[in-house]
Order: sequence, then structure tokens, then C-alpha cells
Amino acid sequence: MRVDIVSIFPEYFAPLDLSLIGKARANGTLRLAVHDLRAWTHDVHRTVDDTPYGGGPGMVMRPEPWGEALDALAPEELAPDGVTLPRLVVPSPAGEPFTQAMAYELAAESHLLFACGRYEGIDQRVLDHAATRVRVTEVSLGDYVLFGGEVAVLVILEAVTRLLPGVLGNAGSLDEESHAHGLLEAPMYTKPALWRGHEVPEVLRSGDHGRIARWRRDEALARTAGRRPDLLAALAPESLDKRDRAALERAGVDRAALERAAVDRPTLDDGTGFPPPPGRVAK
Ligand code: JAH
Repeated sequence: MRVDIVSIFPEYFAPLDLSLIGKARANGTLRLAVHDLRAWTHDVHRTVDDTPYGGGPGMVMRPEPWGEALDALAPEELAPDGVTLPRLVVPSPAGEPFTQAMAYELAAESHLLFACGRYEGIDQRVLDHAATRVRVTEVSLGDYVLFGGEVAVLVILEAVTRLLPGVLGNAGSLDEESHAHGLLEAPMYTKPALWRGHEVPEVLRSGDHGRIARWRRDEALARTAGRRPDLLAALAPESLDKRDRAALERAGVDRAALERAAVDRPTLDDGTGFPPPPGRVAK
């Protein structure tokens, strides 16, 4: 995968040299470049902002440097080597909520271009113009406002690059983790069995893999019901079997309350709302 990032603070992306993302860059799985928006300014002050039309507080990012950045990184004419157009991702509190499903979608792209806004945002015409050339997705990490899109891009890249083939050492862990089944995960424990008066649940030390799997499923269901009723309500009814429903009943889940919490029903056939991890075939 190729990734380009445009920002007025390229130094924010130093962590992308580290850990598994750094390794993916070093071994060529990830070709990532960070660009300073000011490279596409021409005045002595390298100005990237101006006052908002219509008045109001703060400043808006002026369109011209962004237009030149787009010309450089998503050229109108397809390169003769057949390099594909990037998908433009723009973090914004007004964007579509970022989810694990969107992480899978972005991980399937061959080229992502991230535009980091600052101040009160980017002149709307930049996005309108970009949409005549490339697919544009405004993405929100949640209902809060940051100083700019840089940290949001770091978060999105963490979620996306770990899904790329070969980036995670243990590929098996992808389909067991939180959100992979539309539920939160059961709690995890390691040695020692007794620590500061707290014991590891007996079932996990029993060696009975059937009992362990059932316990984990029950814990996942109870946790999800307690903490994220919206996730439980969004599960397709077929993805809950009789034993699951019994576990939810024991956890005191009121089905009507779940229905009220439903926000968005999954559309994919296995009922999770997520595509299978790379290398696994959908049921
Ligand atoms: C703030 C440009 N929901 C996360 C998020 C993403 C981006 C921004 N804020 C919050 C942001 C100012 C300018 C982007």
C-alpha cells in the first residue's frame, strides 16, 4: 500500500518510523511519504490560512496550496506506469464515523492520500474540486474537536496498516479480537494465577477448551450488553444462538432496550457487519 500525508506539521508523523508500522515501511509493505503543505505555497510567509468569508472566529485553510498538493499527488492525467488514483481521506469532526468496517475498507485500497486540516478547517471547494478527480471520504474519530487532523491520521493508520497482509506477526489474532465479531472481547489474563489477591478465573486454568470458549463468549456478550448496548443491538439476530440468548438473559438484557439502542444494522451476510480478515473466506 502507498500512503501520502499532507500536513503543515510533518513532524507529527515521526512515530510512523517506529514499531510494526516502521517495520512495514522498512520491508516495503507500506510506502509512506509525509509532505509539508507549505511546499506548495509561493509567498515569502508561506501562508496557508486566511479569514473566513461571512465572518466568525478563527482562520480557514486557503485552497491554492491544497490544489497544488492534489495536482502533485493525485494528478489529473494517470501516470503512464498505470499508477492508480488515491482515495482522499480527510479527518473532520463532520465526517463519517470511523469504524473497524471502514478500517477494512481502507486496508483494501492500494493508495491513500490523507489531508490534515488545521484551524477551522479547509476551504470547502478543495473537497468539492478533489471529488471531481478522486474518491473523497471525510472521517470522524468521534464527537470531539482536535486542533487538527494529524493525530486522527495516526489513529486511522494504526487501525488500517495492522490489517495489511504480513504486518501482524500472528494473523490468527485478527479474527479473535474486539469488534471482529461485532462484540467486545472477554477479559484476558496471564501468569501468575494469583496476583495481589486477585485470581485468574478457574475456567481459564481448567484446560477444558469447550468450557473456555463458552465462558469467553458469555463474558463477551455480558460485557457488550453492559458497556455497548448499541453494538449488541446492531448484531443480526441470526448471529446469536440459543446459548447466547440464555447468556444475555442471565446478564439481565432487555431485548426492547436493545432495539431502541440500534443505530445501524450490519449489511454483510455473516451478520457481523465486517468483511472477513485478509486470507479468510466469508461464511
Ligand atoms: C479539527 C481539522 N473527530 C476527530 C477529529 C478529527 C479532525 C478534527 N477534529 C476532530 C479537526 C480542526 C481542524 C480537523
